[in-house]
Amino acid sequence: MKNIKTTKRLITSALPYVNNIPHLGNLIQMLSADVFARFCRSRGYETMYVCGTDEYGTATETKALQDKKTPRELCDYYYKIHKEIYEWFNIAFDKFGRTSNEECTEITQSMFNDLDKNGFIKEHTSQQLFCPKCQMFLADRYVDGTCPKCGATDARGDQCDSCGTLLDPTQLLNPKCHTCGSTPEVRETKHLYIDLPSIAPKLEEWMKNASVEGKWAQNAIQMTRAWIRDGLNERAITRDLKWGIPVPKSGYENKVFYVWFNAPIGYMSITKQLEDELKSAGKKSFDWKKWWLPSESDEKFAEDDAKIELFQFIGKDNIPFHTVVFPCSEIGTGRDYTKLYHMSSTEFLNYEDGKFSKSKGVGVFGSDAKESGIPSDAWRFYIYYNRPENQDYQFTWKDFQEKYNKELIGNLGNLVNRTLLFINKNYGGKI
Ligand code: B3M
Ligand code: ZN
Repeated sequence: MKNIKTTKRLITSALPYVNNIPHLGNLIQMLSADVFARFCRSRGYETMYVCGTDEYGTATETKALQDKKTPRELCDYYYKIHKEIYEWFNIAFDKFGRTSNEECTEITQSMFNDLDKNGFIKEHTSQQLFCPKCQMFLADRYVDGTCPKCGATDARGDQCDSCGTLLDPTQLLNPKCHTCGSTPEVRETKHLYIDLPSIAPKLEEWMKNASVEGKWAQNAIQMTRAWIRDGLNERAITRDLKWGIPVPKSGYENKVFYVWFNAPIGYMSITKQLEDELKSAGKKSFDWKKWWLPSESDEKFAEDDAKIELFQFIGKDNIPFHTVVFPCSEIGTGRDYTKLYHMSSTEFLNYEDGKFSKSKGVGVFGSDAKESGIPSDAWRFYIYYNRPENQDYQFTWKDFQEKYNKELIGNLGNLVNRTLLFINKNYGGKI
């Protein structure tokens, strides 16, 4: 008989962007969550493991322009590639969805409306570059120009790669619109901000208990404490882009939500995507709120004391979005959304003697792994065995070869083989 636990486990791994092929660094999160989800299922926990592609934002828009595709075409193209690679790695998601759909729009707008109603949305006017030819305000990466600090002529609106200075687009000398090359002009524009300082006391109270109860990774505890200690600022949640979720407020018709406002909501909306797809296929479905907003769901888990624990697997560069900004969005709605229970945030995986870089094509990409002729189980073993828990880890081909031969084949394989032989010989193959 199966041992049915009353605790339910909701598991997520960071949603990869779709402007490129995933590399091993991305796979760590998915693979870690996969191993944990398999463990939970095998122990009789009711488990839901969701992930999917993070499709909005400047990265997608600029890459689409570059590849002469629409953002939608680009996302469709890369979604398929991502999905196939994760299938090859044998990752057993309950759903691998995407954020550019109705489900995400609906939940994002509803959470925004609640935040607004509760007074946590502020409006501020600022100076921003506007391209008269394209008739649009230019997001950071849509402006090129000369760095005011070092004079490099290829600086972008948000940063100069030559000297590393972080910039505001209005600081660039000789600014040009990235799309059409025209000279933009400075105009006033409005943006919406989430009032994190007002939500901070509730966040702090929640964090104190949650981080201990859910045994967050040390790096997550430290970074979150530092953010709270240094004082939270209001954060802009709207952008001047076309590819994104519309902002349901008058005066914001030409703007969309900032990709990081809706990305974590993607975890919820992908669960709803599963619900909707099962329904439209005439299959047995469920209510997504049962997992994410149980107090408002008509459908309950069978047991009265069902408790939902949310386990999130991410890289350390995404910590504050998951432990500060997103929980603040949830708290600010005034509704009882399922909040982070355990944070599993890894350090970085580096490649040979440098960093994995998608833009520079350095590292091992999902497609390389697939074409290497090495079975996916070997990759799974190696990535998991060297998971960068407490410090950065270096991937080298030589180390992979050694660990594969020595640990997987020599130790684990040998142990299993001897055990089976022994059982067959002495116990007729039965224990
Ligand atoms: N797509 C950033 C990244 O891939 C972002 C994660 C979203 S998780 C909600 O590093
Ligand atoms: Zn232009």
